[in-house]
Formats: sequence, structure tokens, C-alpha cells
Amino acid sequence: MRTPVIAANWKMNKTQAAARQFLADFLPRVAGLEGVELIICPPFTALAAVAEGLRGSRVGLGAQNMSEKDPGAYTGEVAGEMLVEAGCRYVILGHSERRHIYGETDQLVGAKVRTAVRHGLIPILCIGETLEEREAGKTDAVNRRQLLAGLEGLTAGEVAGAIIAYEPVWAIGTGKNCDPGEAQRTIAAVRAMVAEAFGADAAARVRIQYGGSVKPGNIGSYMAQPDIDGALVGGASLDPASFAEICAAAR
Ligand code: G2H
Repeated sequence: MRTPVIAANWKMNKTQAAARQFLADFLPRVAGLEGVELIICPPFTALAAVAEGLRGSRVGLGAQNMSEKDPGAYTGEVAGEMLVEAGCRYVILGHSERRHIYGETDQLVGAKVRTAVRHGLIPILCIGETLEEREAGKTDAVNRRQLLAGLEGLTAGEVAGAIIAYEPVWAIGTGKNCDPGEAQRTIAAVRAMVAEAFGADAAARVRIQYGGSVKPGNIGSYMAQPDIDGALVGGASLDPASFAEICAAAR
């Protein structure tokens, strides 16, 4: 009942020219693909070029971050309405690189999620534990803390429409992907937390992705898991052929 969703997180990669070149190669490869929702999240500076390139396709546009504030004197920030105007339907929030490199707290991420939802954007809320936390047996506790703070103030219906990405920090960009069975266990636990806080219907409808070193060679083993509804893909989304292969395997 949940449509799988595959999102490309380009991180700080691709100029507008490189983005256009990617789309020229990628879009024909996924033109006939049905039964899977596809999203590309370029850097802010390439949003307009990608929006233009995606016109007429079924691929959606997302940003990688946004401000929790309304427009005003916030140098360097980008507001929700600006993303909407640029053609975004989705926004990645609380990615571990934002949390760990730029110090975003659980509370800040929650505020960003609320602002995103207020603007009609679909948040892709990222959660996940570090290696140290995993080794200390804190995986579920960390996910619970990040999940509940990230979804605080949302209605059950808003949670049902959101996307959650479980990304163990130790598996991001390291080539060390999380064992699919373990990702399933963790994601099922996250779904149970959603059920506890927002009810069974929201839990049954919310889509939960796995993220962390997803590649054409391992996407199938994640999609085979009952609670994994897709993937947030970094490195392997930069190459049109690899990303198209991942998208095709997700149906
Ligand atoms: C995790 C992921 C995309 P990668 O950050 O969000 O990146 O696929 O390169 O591990």
C-alpha cells in the first residue's frame, strides 16, 4: 500500500551545467518507470535548472535544507516559500551532515519540519545513530529521540504524509552499508514508535527509507524488506546510469 520512494541527495555536488547534463542522460532511462516515486535534491543553486529540466517528467524536486524562520534578516538562509516558488515539493531535513558538521539540534530540526509542513512541503526527516551510539546499544533510543523531536507538533495526517529516512551515520559515504536485516529491524522499530506516538494508521502510511551507501548492487536487498519503503541515495545518485538502475530496482 505504500509507494516506494527513491530520492537523490546530491549534497554539495553539481553546477547547473552538470545538473542539466545529468538530466539529459537520466530522464530517458526512467521515462517508462511506474510504481515508484522519484525525487532529485540538488544544491540550492541548481534548483531552478533542475525544475526546468524536470518539467513534464514524473520526477519530483526537493531541497537539501531550509530555514525554520519566515523571511527576514537571516543571512545565508533559504525560506520555505522560496523553495515552493523554485518548484520544490520535498525537503531533506536533519541530515546527519547537518546535525554533525553544522550542529543542528533535534529541536532545530523539529522546527524546520514544522515550517516545511506549514508551506506544504513534504519533509524527508533523517534520523540515525553514530557508530559509538550503536556500539553502546543506543540505536533505538537515539532514533526515538530524533524522531519524536523531528515530528513534534505534527498531526497524525501530516506524519502519514511525511517521509522518514533512517541513515546510520557509520554507513554514510563510507561504502559500509548496514546489513539489510538489521536495517529492517531498526526501521520496524521506528515504525512502532510512530504507531505509539501518532497511531496505527499514520504508522502504516508513513514511508521510511534506508540511506547509507545504497548502490545498484544492494538496493534489491533493502527493497525486499517489508518495512523499507525506498532509499535516500548520496554518492550513487551522482551518476545517471547508477541512479536509474537503483530507481528501476525499487519497484
Ligand atoms: C547518506 C546517503 C544519502 P551515501 O547521506 O543521504 O549518502 O549514499 O553517499 O552514503
